[in-house]
Amino acid sequence: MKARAAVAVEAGKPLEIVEVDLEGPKAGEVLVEVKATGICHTDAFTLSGGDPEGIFPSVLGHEGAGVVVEIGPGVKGLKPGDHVIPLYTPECRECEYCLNPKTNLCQAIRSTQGQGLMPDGTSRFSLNGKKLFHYMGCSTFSNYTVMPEIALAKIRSDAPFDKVCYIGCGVTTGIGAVINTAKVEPGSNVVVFGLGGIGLNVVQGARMVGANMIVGVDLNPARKELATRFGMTHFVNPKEVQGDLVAHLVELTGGGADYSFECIGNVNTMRQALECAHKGWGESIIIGVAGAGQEISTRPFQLVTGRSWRGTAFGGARGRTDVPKIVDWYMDGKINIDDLITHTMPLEQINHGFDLMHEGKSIRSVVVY
Ligand code: NAD
Ligand code: DAO
Ligand code: ZN
Ligand code: ZN
Repeated sequence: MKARAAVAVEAGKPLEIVEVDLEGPKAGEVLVEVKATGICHTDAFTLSGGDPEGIFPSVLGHEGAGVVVEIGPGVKGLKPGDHVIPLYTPECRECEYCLNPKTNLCQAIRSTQGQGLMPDGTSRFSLNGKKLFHYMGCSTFSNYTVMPEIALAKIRSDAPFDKVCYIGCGVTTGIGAVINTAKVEPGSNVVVFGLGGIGLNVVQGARMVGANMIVGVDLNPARKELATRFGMTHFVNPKEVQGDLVAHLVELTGGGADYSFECIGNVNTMRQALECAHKGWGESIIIGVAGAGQEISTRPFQLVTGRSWRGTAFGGARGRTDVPKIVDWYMDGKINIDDLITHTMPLEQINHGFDLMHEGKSIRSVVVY
């Protein structure tokens, strides 16, 4: 069949909106009509060429929502008409990782997904007879995509696609980092580095669990008003701090953060986040994805004296189990997604969505098909 897609032809070039060919679902696969997709910083990172796993030409996008159109042989848990959210972290419920409660990193299709291919080692997308690669197993910058069944969360049918698509990455990553990874306790003092599409969801998660101080750190002063609405209690602009930022944050929090979160992808702010954590027990969670080849550093004494450095992917969430619950939270008014979706646009304007992100003018742009 034909699909309309934004193709990443090569690193550093704008996406090209073209008609592509899409093969139907094979065994264990599902054809999904994508109704909406968010544009995440990680798509921009891959398009920039900074992602070591980036493969071109490809169909990017990993934050979608849509409807099942057709199922391949052996698919048992989904049927045409079901509403779904694609999962870049699948949940097979059978692999060694899925059976270990300490991780959400299902490895069932990891190697082929990393190569931009379906589990059988081939691609469903092509353009003029030439293979196009899948991206993060999702490729939601296409109005139709093919996904493995284990990488689709079935959701309720009354949830609006143009809002709940954000649960496919940003919402779950931010809130999940607080709830699943850090397990922030009520009354904790929290510091959040970066108040963008991820950091604002960390702020929202910290408020949900009853954190005491929620300190937001961002160079963009425009982020203060929105973050305050989401639960931030104190805003720190590093450009306005006299002296050392870490010392300032330690003093502000009365000894350091119980939990800090890095939501930027900058190895310098990762170090600051670790070092502003409380001596003896502070935990720092890395969410941001740093550029290829970059390394983090600190003095080991920071860890010897009780701080922990950790990381999280997709907020530690098990997608098929947790994503439908987060959709319910949204539908029940427990979390706010609407105010974070600052722009919606047709696929033809997707490059403008990337521009808005780079200019710091959007939190989330959503493409509606
Ligand atoms: P974003 O661009 O929306 O937000 C980043 C924020 O950081 C912006 O508000 C910006 O002003 C601020 N900032 C930049 N440099 C700063 C500095 N030096 N000090 C203080 N603030 C600074 O990005 P996003 O969509 O929120 O994504 C954040 C990071 O999370 C990215 O690296 C992305 O790739 C990553 N990510 C990780 C996961 C995961 O599962 N671990 C999932 C999604 C995204
Ligand atoms: O299992 O080895 C693995 C890799 C899992 C990839 C998880 C990616 C999470 C961070 C990337 C940002 C997502 C938008
Ligand atoms: Zn993302
Ligand atoms: Zn698994």
